[in-house]
Amino acid sequence: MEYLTGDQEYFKGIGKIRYEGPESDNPYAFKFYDENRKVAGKTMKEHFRFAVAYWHSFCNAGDDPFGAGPRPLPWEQAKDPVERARNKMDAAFEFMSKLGVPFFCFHDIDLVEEGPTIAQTEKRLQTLVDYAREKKDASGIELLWGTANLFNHPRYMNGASTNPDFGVVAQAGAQLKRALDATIALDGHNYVFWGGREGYMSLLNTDMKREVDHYARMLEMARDYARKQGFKGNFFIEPKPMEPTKAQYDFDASTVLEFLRHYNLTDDFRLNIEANHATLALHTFQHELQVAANAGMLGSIDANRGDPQNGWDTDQFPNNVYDVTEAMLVILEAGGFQGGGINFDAKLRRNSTDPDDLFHAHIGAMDTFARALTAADKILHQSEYPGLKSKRYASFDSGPGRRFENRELTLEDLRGIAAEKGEPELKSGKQEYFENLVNYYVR
Ligand code: XUL
Ligand code: CO
Repeated sequence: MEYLTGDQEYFKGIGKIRYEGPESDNPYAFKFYDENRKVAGKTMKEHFRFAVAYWHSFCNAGDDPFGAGPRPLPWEQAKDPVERARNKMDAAFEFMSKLGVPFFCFHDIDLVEEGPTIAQTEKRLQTLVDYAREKKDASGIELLWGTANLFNHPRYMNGASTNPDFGVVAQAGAQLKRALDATIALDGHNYVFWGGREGYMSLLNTDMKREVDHYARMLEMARDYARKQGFKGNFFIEPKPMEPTKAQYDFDASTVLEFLRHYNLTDDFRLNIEANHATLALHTFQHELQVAANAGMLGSIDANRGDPQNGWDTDQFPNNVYDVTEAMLVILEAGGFQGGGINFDAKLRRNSTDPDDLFHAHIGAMDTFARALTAADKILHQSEYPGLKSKRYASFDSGPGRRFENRELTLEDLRGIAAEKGEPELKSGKQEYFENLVNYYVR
């Protein structure tokens, strides 16, 4: 099968996207992403596990606070919500199979909008899950992760699991159960929690301790329910410091690690690191990945980029090979993702309104990662980089430095060694040299 369409073809005139190599000038071809090419022992397809984000790609007309979205979504024309949702799914699987990505990700309400009662909503979602199952089996495209959208509905204006009203917490639980059921029914590899409105706008009206306890309890309940249903995948928490709340409880990777350790959730939960969330927390993407990797908790990534001029969560498609190479260095050294992959949590600009724009965005982003992977692999395996880095720490490899690492020295010992050895020679950090080294391989 070349690709999958429903009754109607939505991306007419665009066929299967193939690898044509760096010399190609075909905008509908990969120049660097060759899914079968092996790098550092794995194919590119296995390294990346690329996923398309259902919400940005198929549910988003480009609305912003200043006006309605201008992008036509031809699959949104039918009156009946279930028919509309089926058409959207046809469009999604047509796009994903033409692009050749192995995975997708969704929120429950991306698949189909809620009905008037919980029972009706469950029935609707079940219908779409059955339809997705058919499409998944026909295309081979799998679910990287599912999640619940616990931030859109007005009932969640004061939070979902952290809402001060138990009635809302119960609604959140029902929705969470629904999203878990859908994920499990579609053999989802993982399940994601992103905090959304789990945070506060003002501490004056907020009992932070109680809210964070409630949040942890909801995660335990979700874990216990999913495991009871036989779910074997990982749960991921996706840190973000703010937006939509002023302060979110999952501020950054370090905050989430402390939370998971405090509530004994480290066996089941890993981190899903998003580039633009890192920069919103005034970190780099590389920093957040390194924090997760150091803890052995790097689960997955949401790939995108922010805009340095405003710092907001603009969710743009990644196109900076240098930045992505820095990220790939950490990912390769960590041995890849624990269960996850690379989800393009990225959206077209509001004024990108042609059907082919979605292709250009994804093709460019996938090629960016492919270039970054080959560069990072060379930096780690063919360049002087690993040696230069470890050389900076060579004084800990033997003698008193080694004994320090082995916890054999006391503070008094340090005083004695310092007095005996005298002032150490200055040793350059060589930052520019390191930066040039990366640039040399990014080509
Ligand atoms: C929001 C965000 C979400 C999560 C899933 O900033 O990143 O799309 O990835 O809820
Ligand atoms: Co995200």
